[in-house]
Amino acid sequence: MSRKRRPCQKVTTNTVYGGWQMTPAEVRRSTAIKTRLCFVLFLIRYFILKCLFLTITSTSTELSEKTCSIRVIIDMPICGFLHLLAVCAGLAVATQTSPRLNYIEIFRDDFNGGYVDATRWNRANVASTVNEELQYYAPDEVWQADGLLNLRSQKRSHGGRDYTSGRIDTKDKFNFTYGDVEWRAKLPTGQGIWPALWLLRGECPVATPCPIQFWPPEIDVMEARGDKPHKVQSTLHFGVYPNNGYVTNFTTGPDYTADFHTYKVLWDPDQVVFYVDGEVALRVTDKRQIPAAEPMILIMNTAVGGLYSGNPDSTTPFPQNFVIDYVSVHRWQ
Ligand SMILES: [Ca+2]
Repeated sequence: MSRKRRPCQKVTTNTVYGGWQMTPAEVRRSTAIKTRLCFVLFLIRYFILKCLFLTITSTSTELSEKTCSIRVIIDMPICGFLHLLAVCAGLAVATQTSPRLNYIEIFRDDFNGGYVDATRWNRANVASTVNEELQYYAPDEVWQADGLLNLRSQKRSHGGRDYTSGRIDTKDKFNFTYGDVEWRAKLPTGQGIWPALWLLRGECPVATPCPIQFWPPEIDVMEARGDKPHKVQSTLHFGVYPNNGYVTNFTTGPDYTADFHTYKVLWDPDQVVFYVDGEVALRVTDKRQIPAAEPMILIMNTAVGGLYSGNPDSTTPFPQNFVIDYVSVHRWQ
């Protein structure tokens, strides 16, 4: 849903403009801009009203236009400053107290309890046939404990493959069109380890090539190479095959395999914005690249080997765990 912005509109850390949610940093910038805008508008309004008043009174007092200007300058610091304080104080209060505007959490899993919620998630049971990956996705590599979802990767012979790993998705159980998705997760590490948090059209099959009529779009909220623990990648695949393309950005930061971090995307008709730990990692505003209003599903997985990260070697520590604390989806309702 697209909404027009209004000058001096109330803002909060949860306020949504143009259909997407603002981060605290963006709210602070927006508030500063709006405060300056209000100040300028106030000065203009004050000057016009003051001159109108003096112009009227000048018919009896025969004040010249020059005198009017001088009086405005003299009077403004006195009553004008008080007026400005009142306006900006009201703006500041409104900034802190405005309620959330119908931006609804439509999906959330904190991964509490002893079992993966089968009403929401599918645990893949298939060998990957994309990207020259080496793993078999085994359901027993996906489990919950202590409020965390674990996707484990092992060197284990199973289903004709030398490695097993975990993948879950919401195919046929949950999808959404426009909104935001946020994960909090700690990444696995090691050569040939490829964790990902991403979105695909619901029609795409599990772990096999998606038919070209359904791909792109693909929104890779986070993917990373286990041998580069200080980098995460944000990517939007767009277009219609064979005229498809992608925009991407690498974020360099702390060791993302050492602790939990947040990965988020906002998707609406006007833009797609990726965040890492609340900071913008990639913003796409070209309407030709923004996914159309198609239902998208959530996917979490760890690939082992393949075209993105290369194959594991003797340095790769096994087993590896991709640990997810929560996933949350919001959308205008
Ligand atoms: Ca949790």
